[in-house]
Amino acid sequence: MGGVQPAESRTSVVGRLLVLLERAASRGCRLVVFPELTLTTFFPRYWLPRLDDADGFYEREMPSPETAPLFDRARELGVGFVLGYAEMTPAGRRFNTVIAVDTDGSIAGYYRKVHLPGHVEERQLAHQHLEKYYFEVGEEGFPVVELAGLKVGLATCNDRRWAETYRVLALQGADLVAIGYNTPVGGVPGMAPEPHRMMEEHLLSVRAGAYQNSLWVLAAGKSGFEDGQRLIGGSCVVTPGGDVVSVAAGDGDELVVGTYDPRVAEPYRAELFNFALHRRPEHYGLIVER
Ligand code: CDT
Repeated sequence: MGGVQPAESRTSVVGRLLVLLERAASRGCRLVVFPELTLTTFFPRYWLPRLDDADGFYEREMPSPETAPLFDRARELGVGFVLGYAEMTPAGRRFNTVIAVDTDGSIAGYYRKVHLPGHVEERQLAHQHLEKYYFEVGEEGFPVVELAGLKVGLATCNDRRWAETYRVLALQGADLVAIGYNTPVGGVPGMAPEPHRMMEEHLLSVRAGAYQNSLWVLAAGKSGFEDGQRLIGGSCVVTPGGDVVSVAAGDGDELVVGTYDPRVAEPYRAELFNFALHRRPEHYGLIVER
């Protein structure tokens, strides 16, 4: 997706998503992945001293009156989808959330982001990354849901850089992992400033995660400019061999299509990455110690 400007309404964004959904259906797609925090600009770049001033960026219900047309049309077309948004629970808790909707319109599951990057306090930077301020860490872990007859693992953005994300999903039998993201270019604490390095690190992460776990990865990011901040784009489809078979060409709204084929994973799962045969969890204890 191209950028979403701060003044853009939910209705306008959903209109753009509907165009992409129609295009996907006309290409025979059964599953569409939209980015992280799809419905608004990537607001964690802003410091708002009163958290309540950010309330307008959060969704209190899903579907909502503004997002219902997307749910309705997806059901009519028989297309499942994964959509990231900022969630405000009835108790006032804030999460960076993903909803998974199956081809019949039923809600297959949710995911609340685990790896929240950035910082909690204001910093004197042109662009900040305040996810730790705007969201709580998800408590339910990484789910695998059934979408379009496939086992789909849910994760979002920064999760894609962590080996544990993919392994936990693969151990639950995921066939593919859907990952929406917003990766800002330049001046973000802890990130390489050069766009080519950021793209390299993004692709390295999703390719390694796919290969080491015999999974397909569908990575869908925002691209172009949002309120003066550039996002890297680079949405792609990655095979269990780690090959990028389809990648976004531009900076705007764009459909990136791949054909899921279960045979690609089979040789890896049968031999090299046959977990039952070769994993040695007795030596991995350190990974889950603090
Ligand atoms: N949204 C998100 O998680 N973005 C991070 C970049 C910021 S790290 C300070 C990412 O890993 O792409």
